[in-house]
Amino acid sequence: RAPVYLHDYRAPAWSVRNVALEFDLDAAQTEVLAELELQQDPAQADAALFLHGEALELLEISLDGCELSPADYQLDANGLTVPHARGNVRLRTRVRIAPELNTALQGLYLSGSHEAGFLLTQCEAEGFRRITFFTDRPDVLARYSVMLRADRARYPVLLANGNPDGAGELPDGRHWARWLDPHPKPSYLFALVAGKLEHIEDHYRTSEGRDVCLRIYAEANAIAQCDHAMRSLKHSMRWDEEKFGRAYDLDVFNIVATHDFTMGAMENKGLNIFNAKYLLANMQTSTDADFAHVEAVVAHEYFHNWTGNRVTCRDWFQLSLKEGLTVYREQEFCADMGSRSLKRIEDVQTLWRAQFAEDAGPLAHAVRPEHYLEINNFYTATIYEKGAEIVRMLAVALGRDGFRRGMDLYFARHDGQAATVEDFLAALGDANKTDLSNYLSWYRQAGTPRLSANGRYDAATRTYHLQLSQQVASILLAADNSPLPIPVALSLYLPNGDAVPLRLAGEVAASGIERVFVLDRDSMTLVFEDVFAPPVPSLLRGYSAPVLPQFDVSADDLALLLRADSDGCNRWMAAQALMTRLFDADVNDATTLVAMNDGLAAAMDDATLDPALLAQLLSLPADSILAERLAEIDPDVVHARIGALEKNIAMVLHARVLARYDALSADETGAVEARAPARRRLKNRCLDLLCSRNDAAGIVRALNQFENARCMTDSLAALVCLVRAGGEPAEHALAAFHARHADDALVLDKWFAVQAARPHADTLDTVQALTERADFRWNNPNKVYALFMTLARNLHAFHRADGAGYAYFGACVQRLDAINPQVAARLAASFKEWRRYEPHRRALMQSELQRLIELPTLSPDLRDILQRALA
Ligand code: BAL
Ligand code: ZN
Repeated sequence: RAPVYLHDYRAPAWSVRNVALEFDLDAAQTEVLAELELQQDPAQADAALFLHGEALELLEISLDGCELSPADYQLDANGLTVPHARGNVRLRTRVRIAPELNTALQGLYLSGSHEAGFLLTQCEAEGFRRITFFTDRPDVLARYSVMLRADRARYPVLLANGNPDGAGELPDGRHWARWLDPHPKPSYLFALVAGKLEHIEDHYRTSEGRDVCLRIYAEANAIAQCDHAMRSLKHSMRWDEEKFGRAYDLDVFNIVATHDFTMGAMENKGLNIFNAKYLLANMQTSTDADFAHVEAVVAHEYFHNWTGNRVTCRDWFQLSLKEGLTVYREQEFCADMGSRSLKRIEDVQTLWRAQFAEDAGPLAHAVRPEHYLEINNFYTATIYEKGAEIVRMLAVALGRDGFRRGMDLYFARHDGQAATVEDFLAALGDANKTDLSNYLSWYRQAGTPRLSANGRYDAATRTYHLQLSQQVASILLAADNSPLPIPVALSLYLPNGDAVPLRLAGEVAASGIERVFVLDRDSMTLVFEDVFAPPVPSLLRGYSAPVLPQFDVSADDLALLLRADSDGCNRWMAAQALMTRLFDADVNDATTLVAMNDGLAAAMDDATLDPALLAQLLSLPADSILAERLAEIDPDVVHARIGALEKNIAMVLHARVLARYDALSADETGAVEARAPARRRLKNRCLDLLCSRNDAAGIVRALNQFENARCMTDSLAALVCLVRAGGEPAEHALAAFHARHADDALVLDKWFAVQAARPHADTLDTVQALTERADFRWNNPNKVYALFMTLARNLHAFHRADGAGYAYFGACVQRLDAINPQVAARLAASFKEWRRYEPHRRALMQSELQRLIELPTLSPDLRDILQRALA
């Protein structure tokens, strides 16, 4: 495959205004009749008509009613060319496809067994071309009319995008349903579903007075687990009206759950399709975290209706225009539904763990890349999470009202269009009479910039001089390396914990105790007056910019912020900074140790503190974040230092942790109500600490919690502790857990993952044995991720010094590539940090990557990842 470059973008030579599709559906063979009303761009009058198409068997083709002979067109592996078509034409094709052979899960495929499964589609990014010949690019927006025909007994439910437009019977036990979507859309938003599904139904009246029928479809055994998703959907619809003035625009909104899905979910117009993992929830089978994920993903897909569907992307380079913006909207929704600072902490954790690592290695890419080989490999933490951070910076810089004004203008200008990042920045800027084009650098630069801060207090003048400077990431030296606009939200704290009213030199009055300053050059110095004691700066409050902080603050300063900062996110960042310093010092830095231990003890003694925030304060940074601190990563060193740090916390806080665990445990009701998950979170962090030294006191409690758990959160947390400790209790608990949940595919995924996470070299053998089981399926992405994504994060097993982890993992990637290239490519990305490891492991990883890239057959997806990883 040849790379695709942003600078090569050309408007489509041929567009489709209307498309009528007819499907004769069957798992073995489906026929698709497509009638396209095509229009040629007069400025490209010489351009031949080219339609994308892959793995399609062409049965019939005609142009303006005249059948074409093979001499009239050319077919190749990428599509169909009709050289003599000109102007406005009507093209009709009939093709045959084989859904049940489609293990890549792109295009039309079968979920479940041949006998009992159902048919569904996944078209983003380029799956529609596996359904019919089409101009399969996001800037071709067409109106769709879709006729579905199928056997009634086997496929009683027939769904597509838009509104229903009739249904009826056919001879031979078949039936039909027609759907009309009045909103022009790109082909990646096309969807259909056909099969035996149950549904729950509710209604929503929009702010514009439209009565919308809401349905969630799932297989019969899962239908009782859809209520939380329905509630989340209604909350999302209300929130988008209230916060962004965006109402829903069809008479029906359907969601379908499947167990066979490569992504999390998909925002097809009016017919969202979800990985069951992000739709089904029930206290007995789902953790509190699962409930939160369902709420977030339902909201995310719903919010795409405006950011993605009504305003879509001109080309795939603009992917973050819809994804980053929609993640930001999802984050804000979740913050409004629950605790703002906790949500922010979780989002920052994800960013640091997933995106910073990506941005520091060979797969680093800009939020708007300049080129790609395989677009499927760009559904990344950079596009999603860093993209959301850029939108957040814009929202911080413009303020709430300014951002809303900008979004209103963006929707007003670009509704029904395929837009670009430049369009987005222009709308936000124009609505606020400001120029935001310098934010384009955030979209163009790969790598994580660093932000330094140095303070100097002048007692004589009672002034505090704060110098802020940025260093762009070295990874991008070849591209745009202009200074970035970095909004820095800050406060100053006095030693007694009071915040200073902020007045800059030259200002007549102080304005608040928190302000935002945008650093838009290499360096700037802020001079604050009326500061009556040396202050501690609280910087990047709410983590106002996605930078690596390099602040010149002492351990005591961090302890003050941990104790007194009114921003929960910054309290947490202070605790993380103390822990990171201790990791760096191999837990041998007495001052920092005292500061951390005292700070955490004080937090535990603070009865007013949100238990979920306390749980976060007590948690170490992710292994992968700490590993990055080493000049060369040695998993044994990482593990030893993390173990020492964890044991120190467990030992110093033991009495407090034990008392808090017992109190929370006695109060546990297994309820879903708002405050219960926060208490469970703290309780289970306490259990984790109690078990970290394999003390009997901890293991007994874990066993007891496992036996008497009233909800999956408690059951799973106890199981994790027991499996980590190993031995007979672990075996017993694993067997009991499996017996309890043998019929629930999503719970079995947890059972697989817990075992793949066990911190032991032998886990590799366990994973191998687990793949032999009848309840493991290589062609089910959830099962594969449960075992192999977890294994890839296991320092002990994946990174075994003998290289067995790498060799086994590589062999599995190879096997998976023949089944589902996207899954294989995502797993292969686990090797991306190979150059950061100590020489022995580095060589082992490199040779496995080299072995893979020399294989005679590789998917474009996997080849792209391997080439970039090795480059
Ligand atoms: N568009 C792919 C799935 C999602 O991000 O919503
Ligand atoms: Zn999305």
